[in-house]
Amino acid sequence: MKLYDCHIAPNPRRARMFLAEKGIELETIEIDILAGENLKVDFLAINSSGLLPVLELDDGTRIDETMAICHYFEELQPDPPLLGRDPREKAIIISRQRKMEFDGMISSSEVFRNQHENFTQRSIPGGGEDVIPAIPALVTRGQQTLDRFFQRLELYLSETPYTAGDQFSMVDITAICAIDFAGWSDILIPETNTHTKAWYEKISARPSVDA
Ligand SMILES: N[C@@H](CCC(=O)N[C@@H](CS)C(=O)NCC(=O)O)C(=O)O
Repeated sequence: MKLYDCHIAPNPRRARMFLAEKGIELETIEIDILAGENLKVDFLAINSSGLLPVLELDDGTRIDETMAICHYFEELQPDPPLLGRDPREKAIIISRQRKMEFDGMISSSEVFRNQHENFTQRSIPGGGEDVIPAIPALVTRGQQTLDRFFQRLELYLSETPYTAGDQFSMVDITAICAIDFAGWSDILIPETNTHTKAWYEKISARPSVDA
């Protein structure tokens, strides 16, 4: 098995953190997104969406989408459980995971890509070599959605020690990757969000954050 990876990119980081928490080591193949290696014909033959990460099984099957990869490994190796231990936890994790992904990861991407000089012609991740111009107004909209993301996170963490209850889960992984991605655009955890700041310190101490 091997993982097509990009060490600087937030979604591959989510997959690597998940694997590190499970203690699973995989061969990785680095694809340079900044140089546009993911948009070239060789990588498009591996994943036609041009996105990372991609898991390649020994039989040649390729699985894209971070959550699909995580579900695959959760089934193979349930311990430690990162996607819920019972029906109630599993449902909460799916619900919160989606919010952290849409309001956190995707908004951070929207803010970053629509103002960064490297992405003026690549404002949507992946695809091929088509030109997709940046839309500056999307920076403001992404910032507004990130405000909502930080409010929601603070609410979750005012109720439970982790983002989806009393146990570390995939939701914590997605949330910290989204926060660090927002930081690329100098958007930080609001000073008044004390629960989130304490949680951030706690999660940052886990070895998997550097995976
Ligand atoms: N929903 C996808 C998102 C994947 C994604 O957007 N990956 C980014 C890296 S974080 C990418 O491949 N970007 C390619 C590009 O910028 O052209 C997942 O979770 O795997």
